[in-house]
Parts: sequence; C-alpha cells; structure tokens
Amino acid sequence: MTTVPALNLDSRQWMLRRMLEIRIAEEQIQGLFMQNLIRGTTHLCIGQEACSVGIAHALQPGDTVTCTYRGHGHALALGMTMQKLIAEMMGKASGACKGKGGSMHLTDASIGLLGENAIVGAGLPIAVGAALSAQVKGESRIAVAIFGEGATNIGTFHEALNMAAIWKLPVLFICENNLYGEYSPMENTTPVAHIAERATAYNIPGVVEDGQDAEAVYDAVKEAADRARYGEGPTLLELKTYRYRGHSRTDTAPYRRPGELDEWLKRDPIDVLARKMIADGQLDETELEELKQGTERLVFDAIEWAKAEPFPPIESLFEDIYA
Ligand SMILES: Cc1ncc(C[n+]2csc(CCOP(=O)(O)OP(=O)(O)O)c2C)c(N)n1
Ligand SMILES: [Mg+2]
Repeated sequence: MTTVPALNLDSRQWMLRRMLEIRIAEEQIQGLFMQNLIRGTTHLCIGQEACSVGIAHALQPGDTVTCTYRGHGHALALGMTMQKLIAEMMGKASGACKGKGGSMHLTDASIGLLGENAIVGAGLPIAVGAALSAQVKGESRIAVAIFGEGATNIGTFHEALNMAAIWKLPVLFICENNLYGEYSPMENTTPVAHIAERATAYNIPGVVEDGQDAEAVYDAVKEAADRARYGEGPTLLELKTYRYRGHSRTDTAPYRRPGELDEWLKRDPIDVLARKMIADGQLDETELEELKQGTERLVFDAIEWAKAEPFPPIESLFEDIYA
C-alpha cells in the first residue's frame, strides 16, 4: 500500500454520492427482503462500497465487468439506475433483467455489466473470454472480474489466471477480500495470508490495496487497467475490505471475532472519503447531511415507483432464452 494521491473534486463528489447511494439502497433492500417484497436471497455489500466506486471510476466506456451475487454496489457504480436495480430485486418487468434475474443476476450490457454470477468463481472465465475477444479484435477495452477471496480456492480462478497470463490478456482480476467465505474465516480455508501472493504462480503482478479508501482503489485499478490496455497483460489486485452484514439473508454473523466489526467501522469507506473532503475544505457536515437526505429520497422514490410496477407476464418465461 502506498501514499494515495488525492483525486479532483468532481471525482471525489461522484464517489461519495455513489457510495451513499449504494449504502442506503442496500439498507432498504434488506428491509424489502424482510417484508417479503424481495424474494429469494440478498447478499449485501455494506462496508465494501469503496471497492465498487473505485473500480467503476477507473474504467472506460466499453470495458466489461463480471462480479458475484454481492454485486448490487458494482451495478450502481457502473451506472445502473436505482429504478432498474430495485425493480429487478422485486421481480418487476421494468427491472434490469425484466424481473427474471433478481438480486444475484443483475446484468446490463449497456453499462458493461456482463453479469453477476451465483456460482463462485464463474465470472472469471467469462472475463477471460471478454478479454480474449478484445485482443483478437484489436480493441482497447479491458475486462474486469470481481470476486471474493473464497473464489480463489476454486479451479476456475487458477485456470483463468493461467490462461490470461500466457496470452497476456487485457483482464484485471480483482479480489474483494472481506475475510469470510459464507460462515468460514479465511484462515480456515486458505493457506496464504494475502490473496495477491497467488499471482506469483502465474508470473503476473499481485497487488494488495486498502479496499476502504475509494481513492486508493481507484489508483490501483487505474494502474492495472493502463497496463492491461497497453498490452502488458493481467494483474491480480486484492482489496482488503469487510462486510458489515452477514453472508446473506438473515445471517447475523455470530461467527465474527469479538470486536472485529467495531475495528472495521472505524475505517468506514464513506467516512474515510468524507473526512478527507472535510479536511480539504471541500465539504462540511451540513452538506454531508443534505447529501444523505437527498440520496434517501432518491432511493425511497425508486422503491415506491417499483412497488407500483407490474410483474412480468407468465409468457415472458419463454422469452430471452436459448433452446
Ligand atoms: C461453485 C460454488 N460452490 C459453493 C457455493 C456456495 N457459496 C456461495 S457464496 C460462498 C462463499 C464465497 O465467498 P467469497 O468468494 O469470499 O465471496 P463473498 O461472499 O465473501 O463476497 C459459497 C461457498 C457456490 N455458490 N458456488
Ligand atoms: Mg469473502
């Protein structure tokens, strides 16, 4: 981890807004799930918002992203509208996937989101394929695969890194290391302390970065993205982060170490950026409060709108499928 250069005011404001949108949307999504207005399951990324905005801000139009079921924040950061996101969660026809994908399958090619994926590790080979197509077609776009540290114990992780390394594909492998895979702490499942060390096996750069600092994330992703775009191949980037909530649904995470959550709360990603902006005279407490209230309105409006939207007709089950 190195000293992080400050981004310009527009970038900071964008990242702060988007992090607040993600945080408030996720909190409301949990409430909608408890009311049974969202069916199935949800995996919240509260606490990991700096990863979403830092990554998205470093990408260019045309770049593609695959991520996991814990991807609501990535979808919003890449530009999915709050309406499309909430409607999809609630299974409504106006959702991002016409109500047929739900929380774990958000997809929107128009913003480069090739999809969340419920199968651990499955997004990595898809990103390798997207990167290979860019290389074959001579296009300057890059592909990004975002996954958890648990996914690095899956075969697809190793196959994807190997293939990307030998072909020098323009792909970034970004691991959001939130210390837990479902209910297991990383040290019970993984023999290395830093996921980035696994890059050595594939002779590609392995970088560890602070996942709670949006500017640090941006900086690390930008550097790796530049390398990929200039034909220098893939990078494995590990973002050290933490999920405040349980793995999914109603998991209250009783398996955490005592005091661990409180330690991470001291470096909350929204506070980290807001404090820097306040220190630099770019924001004051009143403006921050107004920003929070404005964001709450945006989320509440989207929820009220989505509640009134229709479910897809039953015949639509047979649309948008391959046979
Ligand atoms: C191939 C496969 N194996 C197991 C599961 C069950 N499963 C769902 S999430 C998860 C943990 C993944 O942890 P991590 O990669 O760290 O991501 P996080 O949930 O922490 O973001 C597991 C084992 C699955 N969905 N897919
Ligand atoms: Mg994890």
